[in-house]
Amino acid sequence: MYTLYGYPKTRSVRVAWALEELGLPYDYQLIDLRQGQHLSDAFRALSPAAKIPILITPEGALSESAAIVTYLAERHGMHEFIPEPGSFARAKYEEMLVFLVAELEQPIWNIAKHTFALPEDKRIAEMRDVAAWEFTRAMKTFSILLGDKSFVCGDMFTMADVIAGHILAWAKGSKLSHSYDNVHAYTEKVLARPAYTKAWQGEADKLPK
Ligand SMILES: N[C@@H](CCC(=O)N[C@@H](CS)C(=O)NCC(=O)O)C(=O)O
Repeated sequence: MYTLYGYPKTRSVRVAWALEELGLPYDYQLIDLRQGQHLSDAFRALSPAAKIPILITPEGALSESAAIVTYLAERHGMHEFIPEPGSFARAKYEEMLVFLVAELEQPIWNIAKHTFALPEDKRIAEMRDVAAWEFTRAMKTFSILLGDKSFVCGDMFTMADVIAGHILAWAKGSKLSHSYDNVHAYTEKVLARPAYTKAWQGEADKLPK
């Protein structure tokens, strides 16, 4: 059985969402970021960057949410949640995944970093305007890439939609708006998936009462 190390309202929901989509049972270990549990030696042994999510697999620990959901789909959801390696469809999946984490996510992450995530003396208030501008630019590209497709890779829901869905939910939570109707409709559709609700609800339920 897999073990997911995570914390609610973080990128670990991506991995929980992927596990739920695939119908895989998993153990969930809460790493309380507020209490600095991610900085412990025990956790650093699994995650040298001291970051979540971490997935413990039969072969070892895996980090980076986009890599983890891709691994899970390859092992348990080939042709259903991910195109075949070596195919052009798979290349488009990789293209989308890299665009999502390198271009669409970064401005949102930068806003978070320069609002609360970085140590106070490393935050630059002006970065937030720059990041909002970058987000607008990346969102325009995303809207063009999505076009009138049902999902980011076409008719099939893939793990790239898990990453995209989480980024779009994060953008909404960060009050970053846009006016692309296709993106609004897509966001509503992917975030309505029962596996997403199970994932974030499951993480929230793990918080001490
Ligand atoms: N690129 C990594 C980012 C991981 C990451 O930054 N995780 C955050 C939570 S969303 C974290 O653990 N932050 C703790 C810290 O930076 O101290 C991924 O997608 O998995």
